[in-house]
Amino acid sequence: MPLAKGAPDLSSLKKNETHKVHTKKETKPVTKKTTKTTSKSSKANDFAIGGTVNWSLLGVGGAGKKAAIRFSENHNIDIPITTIDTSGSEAAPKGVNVIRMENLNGSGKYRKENSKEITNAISKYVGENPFTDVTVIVHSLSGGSGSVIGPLLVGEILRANKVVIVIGIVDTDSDIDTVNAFNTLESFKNFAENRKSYLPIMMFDNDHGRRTVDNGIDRVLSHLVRLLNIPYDGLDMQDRIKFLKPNTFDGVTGGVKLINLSQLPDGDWEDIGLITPDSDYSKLDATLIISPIDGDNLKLKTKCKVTFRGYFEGDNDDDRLIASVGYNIPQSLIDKLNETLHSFRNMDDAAPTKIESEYEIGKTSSNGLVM
Ligand SMILES: Nc1nc2c(ncn2[C@@H]2O[C@H](COP(=O)(O)OP(=O)(O)OP(=O)(O)O)[C@@H](O)[C@H]2O)c(=O)[nH]1
Ligand SMILES: [Mg+2]
Repeated sequence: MPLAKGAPDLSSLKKNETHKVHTKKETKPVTKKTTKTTSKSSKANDFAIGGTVNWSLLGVGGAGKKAAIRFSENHNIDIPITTIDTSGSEAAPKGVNVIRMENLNGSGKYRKENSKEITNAISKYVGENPFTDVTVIVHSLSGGSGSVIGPLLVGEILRANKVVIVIGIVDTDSDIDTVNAFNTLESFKNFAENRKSYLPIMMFDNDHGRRTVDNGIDRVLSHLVRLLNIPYDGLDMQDRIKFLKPNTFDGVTGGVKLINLSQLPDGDWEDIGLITPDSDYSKLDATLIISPIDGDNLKLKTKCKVTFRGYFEGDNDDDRLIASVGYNIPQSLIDKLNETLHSFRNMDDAAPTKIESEYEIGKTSSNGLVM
């Protein structure tokens, strides 16, 4: 199989494989693994069983809320799951904390519509709910609510010096979808750069089809369970945290960086609707590899500041994970957003001032969001 566009060269992993690899379609969801430590692993006395990470899932806005509820229905994982939105009347599914902002009824894709009310509600939420060590936030970058709630939460989490991972969904159906995606990304950049923080982000493109994207989000959430929840030999809590904020190492800078998670050496990204890194990446900030003790002896050919490894014995390939961070927001995404705006706008109407966008499409407002 050819390397997926932008995939690090992991060919040595493939060569050294001694065990069967599930095909993408066979990938099983992670269920009920949180407390299980295999007896096989505990026999390996040269590695301590790794500490796991206290994390939570926040689904915000309509798309994020649905993704979080789907995850809670599909997986029996004991982590706090909360949804926050400006609309909806869904009954709370078991195990999900549903927050509906009072007196609001959606933002109709207009990010300024409820910005003040959302800012106040988020301050209140943050005051009452301490963040877990890692928070995973999922939402659309193109709507009017999740794209405001998400970045504001990111700002607060980074301010608390905790780790946040964003799973974003990009739409380019219309001018406003595209502008919202640009400005939401700019908002993330503002918050991450102002705090000199590291912000790992995964983005899905709804042009691959919503069902594909929804399944893809479920898949990467399963990978995150491996990254955060499951004990492995050789991997402790700080390894997992430092993988997610490698800017504590000299030479690694903060900012918004793509995170890639996969079970297959070739990556299993493109067919799940994930926006992949540009192929001209030159180095990674960090990798984290969880693999069988006697199977994989992977050496990354890509330059990388730090690699963490976890091991398990046997051939339970569902446990394998190849994770990496450090790619810039792909130029191919920026080009696509620009091309979409070209198709909706007359170029003469626009002021080409931004590096990322050919259009002046947003300004930083008092709450730190680019609107
Ligand atoms: N893949 C996927 N995309 C969705 C889903 N629901 C909504 N979207 C997309 O996300 C975009 C934004 O919609 P919402 O998430 O509802 O927006 P919001 O954050 O609630 O903001 P407002 O509705 O404007 O208040 C839409 O244009 C949809 O294309 C979903 O379940 N799956
Ligand atoms: Mg909505």
